Amino acid sequence: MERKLNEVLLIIKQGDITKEKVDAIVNAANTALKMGGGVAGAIRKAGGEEIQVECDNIGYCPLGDAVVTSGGKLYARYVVHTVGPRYGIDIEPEKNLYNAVYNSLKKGDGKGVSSIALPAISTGIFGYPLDEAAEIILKAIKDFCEKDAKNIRLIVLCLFSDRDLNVFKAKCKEICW
Ligand code: AR6
Repeated sequence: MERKLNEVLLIIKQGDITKEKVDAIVNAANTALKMGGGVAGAIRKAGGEEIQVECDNIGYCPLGDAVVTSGGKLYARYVVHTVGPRYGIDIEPEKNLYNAVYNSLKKGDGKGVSSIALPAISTGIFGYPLDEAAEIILKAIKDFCEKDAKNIRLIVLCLFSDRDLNVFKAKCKEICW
């Protein structure tokens, strides 16, 4: 599924984000920047231990914010590590999920990338209900494209399962794009 948002093409697809041929990929991180399971584990495995070493040197990322490392052995030049909320634990989950997505795009854009892929932040180990998260994630992408996209011309929303893909597609249609 594709949508044009200002000058940015949004592609919503199913896939493994570590295999995306884009300039940057977004990691679903935690505040300690310790790459555990889920997307983070897949990125660590495919990109190599050097990404975790760079994360350790940075040391910390606040909730809703993002930091950038190299892409290690990945095709992507950069990994943008963004911290989404733990559902039912962290305060202001909606605001923090929105900020995590928005800030990851902004930090990637700040590195001059023209293409970036992101997963469904917070919807795995952090437990955010997919339908609710989809609405917030899409809204943050839309707002970023309208207000702040300077270098980014392609955003790939990369969902791990067909079920997740269908939820995002339906939500995208529901919010009238
Ligand atoms: N490509 C695309 N999406 C994926 C992939 C992949 N290779 N692997 C999983 N997903 P999660 P969170 C989907 O748990 O909820 C880690 O331990 C997955 O199906 O990766 O933000 C970190 O270190 C789900 O839809 O991220 C943090 O501590 C989505 O990616 C914590 O988990 C996000 O799932 C972050 O939890």
